[in-house]
Amino acid sequence: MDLAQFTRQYDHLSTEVESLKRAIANKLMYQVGKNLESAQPEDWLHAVAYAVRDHLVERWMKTTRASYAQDVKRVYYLSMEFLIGRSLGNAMLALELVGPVRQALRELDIDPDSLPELEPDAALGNGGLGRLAACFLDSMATLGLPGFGYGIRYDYGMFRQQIIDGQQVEVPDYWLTHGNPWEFPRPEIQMRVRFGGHLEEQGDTVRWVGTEDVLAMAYDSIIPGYGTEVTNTLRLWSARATEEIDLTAFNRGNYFGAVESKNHSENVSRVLYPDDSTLSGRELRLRQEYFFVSASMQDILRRHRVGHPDFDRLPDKVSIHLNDTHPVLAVPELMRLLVDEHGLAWDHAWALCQRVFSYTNHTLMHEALETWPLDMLGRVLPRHLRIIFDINARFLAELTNRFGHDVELMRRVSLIDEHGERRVRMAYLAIVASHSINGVSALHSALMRESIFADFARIWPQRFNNKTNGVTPRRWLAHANPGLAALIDGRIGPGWRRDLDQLAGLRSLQDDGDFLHALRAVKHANKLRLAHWIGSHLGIHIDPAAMFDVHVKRMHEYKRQLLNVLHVITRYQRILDEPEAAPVPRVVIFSGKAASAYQMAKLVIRLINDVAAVINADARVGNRLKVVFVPNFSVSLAELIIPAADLSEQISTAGTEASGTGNMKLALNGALTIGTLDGANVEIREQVGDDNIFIFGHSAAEVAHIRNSGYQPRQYYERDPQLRNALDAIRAGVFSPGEPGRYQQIFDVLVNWGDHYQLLADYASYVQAQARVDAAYRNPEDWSRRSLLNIAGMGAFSSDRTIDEYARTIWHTTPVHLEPRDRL
Ligand code: 26V
Repeated sequence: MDLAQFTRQYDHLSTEVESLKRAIANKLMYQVGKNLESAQPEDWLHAVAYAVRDHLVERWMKTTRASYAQDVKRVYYLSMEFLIGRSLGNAMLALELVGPVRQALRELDIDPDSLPELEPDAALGNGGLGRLAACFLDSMATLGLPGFGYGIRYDYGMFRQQIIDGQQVEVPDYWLTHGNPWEFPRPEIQMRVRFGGHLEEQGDTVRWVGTEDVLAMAYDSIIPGYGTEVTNTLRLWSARATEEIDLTAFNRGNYFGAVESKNHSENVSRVLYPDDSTLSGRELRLRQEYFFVSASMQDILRRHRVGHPDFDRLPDKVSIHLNDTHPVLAVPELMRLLVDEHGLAWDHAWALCQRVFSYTNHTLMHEALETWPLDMLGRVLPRHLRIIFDINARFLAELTNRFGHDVELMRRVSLIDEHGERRVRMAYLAIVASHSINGVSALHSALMRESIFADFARIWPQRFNNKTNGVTPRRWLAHANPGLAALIDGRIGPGWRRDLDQLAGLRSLQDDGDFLHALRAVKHANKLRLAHWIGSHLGIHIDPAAMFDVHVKRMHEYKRQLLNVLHVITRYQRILDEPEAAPVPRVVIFSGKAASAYQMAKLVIRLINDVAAVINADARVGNRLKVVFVPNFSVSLAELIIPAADLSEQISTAGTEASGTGNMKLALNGALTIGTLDGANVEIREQVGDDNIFIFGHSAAEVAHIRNSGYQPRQYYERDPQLRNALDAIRAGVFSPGEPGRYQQIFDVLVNWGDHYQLLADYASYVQAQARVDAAYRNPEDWSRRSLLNIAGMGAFSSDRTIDEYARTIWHTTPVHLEPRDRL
């Protein structure tokens, strides 16, 4: 049977499944260009993606039409990173097509489980910050807010992590090999972005000339809202050379030279910087930041001008949110566009700016705070450096007016750090230009005001506020954990997907034995699924009856994966010391990437793998303890691991993790948290109650006190035999018998070099908390009850709640209304 016959036989059928089958077959033939015989699995995936996408396009256009017609205020979310993951499952969910598509695929003899697995993740982000941006896009659409994401369409996303001989090896992530059915290239939308050159001054006017230009071409993806027809846009920019080839060079026969400059320009959007721990201060990164910001600002002003004669109402119609400081060049760029290109007076332009911009800080870590050397900024963006100087001069003058001539204060808050190599402090620029500055959890926002931004919080207290992070319940519960979603639906209905507070309704089931039993069954099935995956991909056999103890996030010293390893070693040593004992069997699962240049984080990965190899091969241990490092942590792996977790490790040094969002995803999926009073853990405890979370360790205030009063980690080492045994085993090479000195540095960092993140100070308390965890797990009924109370308490951590707060108190935006005639 050929495809035409095949398609025809469904012509008369009109059910949803039948029409999907027909659409998929059509897409396979006319869009992918394959027939049934020659189609590869990727071709089917694309055919399905196109068929599903079609359902979104109409809604998308209606939303765009309605937003123009209503002249709504738009929110532009500027972010260097959007960690979207896969799109198919999420789109099907939004369209309520999961069941019908699966059925259609089955009837087409395609395995509905294996197909979605073929979709590469859009891994255009490092970790928390980028994934938060993706959750926010989902929530903006779901709440009907006219929100646009703006970012970079990297050719290469976050590197793929391989583990070879226990060590991380980075492999480039070219995610576009098979094309991306979710994006719409917009070759008609190209913005010229200028770099370099110099300034020419004529009287009061400054001209920026002699630049080297790059074009930014738009690619749009659809962001579906859930349970609404509102559908938003993520617009990512890709660099294009202004000239295809250098004709002079070409004509001289220098063919390679002719395309060289094209390559150079297009490198701007080539690759995501995979380091979220330190600022390497590389010029290419600065160019990336300006590239996407300039294109976005031009696009925003162009759109505004469609319906408005001038910029006077810009702040009524436009909010621009800065996701960390990475897009903060949007500030001098908007000033440049308004003053240089559109002829506004400086003061007028600046007043508009301050009403338009808002800024979120995501880290207190000093080494991650962005500053750019003046000479680099002056070379790459001379006009912007001049504008930053002008902003600074006016700001310092205003300060003098208010507080008198306080030289020390001026030195502290100046946008220019004059120590050593002079640098621009990007966070300060964001603060000076924004009407709102927020942190991402209550604790983080308080610390932000008290520490890094203390002076500014005194100058402009009303600008500072908190917006505790959240996660989208669509991807992180409905999509990732369909078993749990169905169980919840059966008791409280499906409304929690758009109103996560409804989960509180589950609390009344805490003594319902049948429900708790069903909850355990769902968890068990998810653990089985993960155990199968680990067995077939990593060759490690784990027992789904064991407690799954999960520590998944970027590898970073402050997140203290190493503290977890110390506990694992202690458990191992206890098993060897007491061969007859029957501890609660555990599988300790780690996953996470280390920045390529972060040597210590990579060493910890290696240690985990070495420890895993020794413990897993030790017949004396049996099923009582297994350790697994899952390579290449990603959004899609998170969707597999998180629903299978019993225990969630959130053990950062108090005062270091701004919020955490994995903590929310894990609790939402019924894991109990063992954690410090850090980031959003504090608020999770408030929601689930002290009895349903295992808190340990020093508080942020205590951590600061210990640090300031001469912390002596060696004393902990010497006084605690359990701790000493674990550290000695690492140092002696128990886990690296072929190279006993391999982990000397880890020992030194902890014992001899100050243990900056205070692992040793928290170790005893951590091990005690783990004992409480074991005791609780021995009572399955009670554990499930606590698990239920975690799920029930997660309403507050929906990103819908977060976005609603941003919309009401920062952006002052309201939902777009789809009039009946705009409806489907
Ligand atoms: C930082 C840097 C610093 C230098 C240049 C490259 C680069 C790229 C990314 C980052 C991001 C670090 C900030 C970050 O991801 N923070 C995380 O944000 C989450 C969402 O708010 C929050 O839950 C995490 O606690 C926080 O670590």
